[in-house]
This record gives sequence, structure tokens and C-alpha cells, in this order.
Amino acid sequence: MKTSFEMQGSARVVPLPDFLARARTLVDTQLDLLLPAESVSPTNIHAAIRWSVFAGGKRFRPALLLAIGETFGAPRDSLMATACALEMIHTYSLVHDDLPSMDDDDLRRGRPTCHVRFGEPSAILAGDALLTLAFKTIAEDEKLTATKRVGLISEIARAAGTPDGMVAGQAYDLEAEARNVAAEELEKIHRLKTGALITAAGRCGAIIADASAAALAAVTDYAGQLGLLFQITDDLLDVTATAEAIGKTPGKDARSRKATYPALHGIEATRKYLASTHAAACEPLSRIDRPTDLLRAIADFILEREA
Ligand code: GRG
Repeated sequence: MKTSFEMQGSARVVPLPDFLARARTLVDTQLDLLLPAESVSPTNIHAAIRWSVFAGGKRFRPALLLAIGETFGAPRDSLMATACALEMIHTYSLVHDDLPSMDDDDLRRGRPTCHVRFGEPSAILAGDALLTLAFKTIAEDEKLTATKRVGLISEIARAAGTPDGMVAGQAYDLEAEARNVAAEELEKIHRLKTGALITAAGRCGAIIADASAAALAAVTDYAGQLGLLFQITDDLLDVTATAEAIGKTPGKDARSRKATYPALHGIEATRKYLASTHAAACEPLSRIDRPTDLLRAIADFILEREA
């Protein structure tokens, strides 16, 4: 990827893959400090949490938060706790999504799912613990003012829960299985299930950086389209990729007759929709009065992702 940018605290210009790798290392180091050790009781729950969190996810949501926060000048250490909290919530959603009562999957992030490895009760509790640890992490973040912590908790709670967040999207998605879904309904499901948390990642970065209301609105539009782009590529990869590449079972959407873009529109139309969603994600960047090379490179990266 040609696009490059300056990493905070360094004049060195680095390409996007290096930014993502660096963000991942920073987030993993911080998560390791924030999450209870496996030796802490109840050890089976903490082992299950760590099994799922440190299984090799892309850390896309925290990386997006860091990229937007740093674009608007926030010090990196003011961003780390919220970035990790988002990854905890994302991981909880994957653990619960894989449960027998939901998607019933046995492969995630390239290894047996949490309930396969630790049993269903421990997987449910590990997910519950990750969700609550996320809010504890922000509530106790001494790098932020109390007012900002409350604002971030409210923002993320709305994006993760109901009626306007990920849990609502998951409920609509389950309810829509094995029946015909119109294009608008599919978009609503995906805006909630996948888009809400990704949008929150962008908004939290801007909020921590004290970005202006106009900048926050542009970030909201950018991250919202990015969420859709992410979901459309996810749907395509389910059809085109191998289990080795995506670390989960491919072809599941079709087998469970899930509403997806390729199922509804076909692969060629989905690729065209992908291109127009990528353009829609980049458009709000012209309203941001800061260098946006990094944010554009992130949109390009999602468009082209193979995992
Ligand atoms: C159970 C409340 C609840 C919600 C589940 C996240 C989710 C909602 C379902 C997962 C199913 C799915 C395939 C969603 C599509 C997009 C998505 C969230 C993919 C997984 O995210 P990645 O690719 O995963 O960022 P990694 O492992 O890289 O973190």
C-alpha cells in the first residue's frame, strides 16, 4: 500500500500496514495489563477470556480509534483504555455469537471457539465479564476527565446495546434468518450489528481529542460507511475465502440462509456496491481540516482486505 503518514511522536513516515501492526502491539500490551491474569480466581473464566482475546484478531476497532484520535491531536495514552474497551466488547460479541444458541460455530480467529474449548457456561460468563470489564476500564481511566469518561461510556453503551446498537442488530439478524429480506432491512441490520461499534470507535477517538462538532459529524459519516464497507467485505469473504485465511468457517452464511449482500444481490453487484460504499466513506474526509491520508488508507485497506 503506497499511502503513508507520520506516526505520533516520530517524524518517520510509515505505511499503513506498519501503523496497524504497531497499533496491534500497543493494544495487545495494554489488554494484557488490563485483563485479570489466568492465575486469578475464577481461573477458568480468566483463561477463557484470554483464550478469546489473544487469539489473533485484527484489532481493527482500536486501530480506527487510535487513527482518528491521533488525526485530531489526542495524546496516544489518552486513547489506549477506550481502544482496549472496544476490543473487549468486540471479543465478547464474537464469543456469544459463536454459541450453539446463536451461530453455533467451532472455529474463530483460527482456533476452537470459546465454548468448544471451555464449555458453554464459561463462554457465556467470559463474554459477560468482557462486557463489564470494558466499562470498568473506561470508568477507571485516569488519563481522562470524569465528564469525558461518562460521555464515552454512554456512547459505547448505546452502540453495543439496544435499541440502536449491536445487540439490536444481532436480534434482527437472527430473526431474519431463513426468510426473504429487502435491501433496506439488510442495511439496517448491518448498520446496527457491525456498523454501530465501528462508528463508536471513530466517534470515541474524535471525542477524546475534543474535535469540533463539525469534525465529529464528518467522522460519524466516515466511520458509518466504513462499518458498512467492513460488513460487505465480510459477506464476500464468507463466499470467496478459505478457513485458513479468515480463521473461521467460510460458507456459513449460505448454509444458515443468512441475509447477506451476495445472497441478495449476487457477487458482481456486491462488488459494485463495495466500490460505491468505499467512495461514500472517503467523501466526508474532505470536510476534515486535518491530514486524512491515514483515514483514506484505512478505507482502501478494508476494500482490499483478504482476512
Ligand atoms: C452476540 C450481541 C452479539 C452480537 C454479535 C459481532 C457480531 C454481533 C457477530 C459476528 C458475526 C459477524 C461475522 C459479523 C460481521 C462482521 C464482524 C463483526 C466480523 C468479525 O470482526 P473482525 O473481522 O474479527 O474484526 P477479528 O477476529 O479480526 O477481531
